[in-house]
Amino acid sequence: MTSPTPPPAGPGPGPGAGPGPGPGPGLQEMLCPFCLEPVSFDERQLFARDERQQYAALDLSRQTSPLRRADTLRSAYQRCRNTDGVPPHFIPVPYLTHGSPLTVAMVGDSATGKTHLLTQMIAQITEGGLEPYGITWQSVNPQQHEAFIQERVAPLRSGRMLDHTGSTAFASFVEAVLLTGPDRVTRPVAFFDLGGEDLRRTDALLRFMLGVDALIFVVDPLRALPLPYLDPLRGETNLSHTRGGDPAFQTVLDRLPRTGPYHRVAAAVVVNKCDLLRFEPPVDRWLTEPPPARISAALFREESRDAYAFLRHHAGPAWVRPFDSVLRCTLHFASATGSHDRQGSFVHGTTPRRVLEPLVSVLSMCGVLGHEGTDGPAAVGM
Ligand SMILES: Nc1nc2c(ncn2[C@@H]2O[C@H](COP(=O)(O)OP(=O)(O)OP(=O)(O)O)[C@@H](O)[C@H]2O)c(=O)[nH]1
Ligand SMILES: [Mg+2]
Ligand SMILES: [Zn+2]
Repeated sequence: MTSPTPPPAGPGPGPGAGPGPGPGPGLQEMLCPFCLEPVSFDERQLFARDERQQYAALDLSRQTSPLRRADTLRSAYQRCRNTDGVPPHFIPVPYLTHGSPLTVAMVGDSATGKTHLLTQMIAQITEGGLEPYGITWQSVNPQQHEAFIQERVAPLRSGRMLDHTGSTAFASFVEAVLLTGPDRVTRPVAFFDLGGEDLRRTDALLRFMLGVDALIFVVDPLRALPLPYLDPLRGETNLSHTRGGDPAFQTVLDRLPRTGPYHRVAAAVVVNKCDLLRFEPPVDRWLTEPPPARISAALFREESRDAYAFLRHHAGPAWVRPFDSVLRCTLHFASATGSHDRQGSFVHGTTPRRVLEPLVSVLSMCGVLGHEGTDGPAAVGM
């Protein structure tokens, strides 16, 4: 999320540390991740969630111990002051007190696999998948994180298919983590995962997209690729092939602010469900490629070139539109689950393949992985 004013030196407690004694003076103003109005930490607007998940006002005036105060703030929320045409909404306090936040949104029509892909990405972060690149993580809100693990990661890992994402009246992020990079700067990273039908809406629901920092466009081979061996599965899932591209890609691209010929957002296009294409070159090669030991812009370029050529050849120009209209964009092959579900379950569990690479790419573009140039993170997507 771009800050409307230059951020002062990190107000957070510092890299990899706990929440510290709590926010101090000089806190930066940022944009509310939901309504995009300016917001900064305000001790008079604090709330906590009770056992019934209801928000109750929180008064810290009698908490004199800095450690207790920090622990309370760790799981507290702040109510956004903006009520103009939006329902009351609450921002986790650590999101407001740990430096310049970043928001990432999944984009794609219904059933392209956004929710499975995002769930596997977050699961891999929490399993230390970003540590080889010098990134450590902490939850933004411990209860919200635990709920995410219990409600999404655990069922998926035990082989249960996740539900379709229902329609909402107000977009809010599904999970957020604090990432501390190799330069020891901590940033909150929040993930939005709307349902495909909502992503095609043109009303106020998608207004948060104006402030989004990174987009992950999810291509479903069942919709994009006319390969005949996918026809039986198309029949089973009621999906059909189209050369016209994903309508959600276009709605979102149309909605983004643009100052020149290209959008300035960081973007990755993921050819998802690649388990369905695993015998198809060059998908076979990339799907079995182990995660790189270090960030290499050249390797991302190589995969992007292959994925662009593959999509352009089989699917046509409409499916590569995000790459053509976003300045920094990489393309990827991935499989969120490793196999197709049978009546809502993955009988052998799930085997995610290359799900973290698109995220590593957009985090590199947003400066989270350091500023090394030439073949390093600063050159990814250039
Ligand atoms: N073969 C295969 N199927 C997948 C993969 N990822 C998701 N799916 C299937 O795709 C279907 C839709 O997945 P979701 O993650 O719910 O899709 P979504 O884009 O979030 O859909 P909405 O929430 O409706 O917008 C489910 O049946 C999943 O089992 C994958 O990597 N491979
Ligand atoms: Mg979904
Ligand atoms: Zn707000």
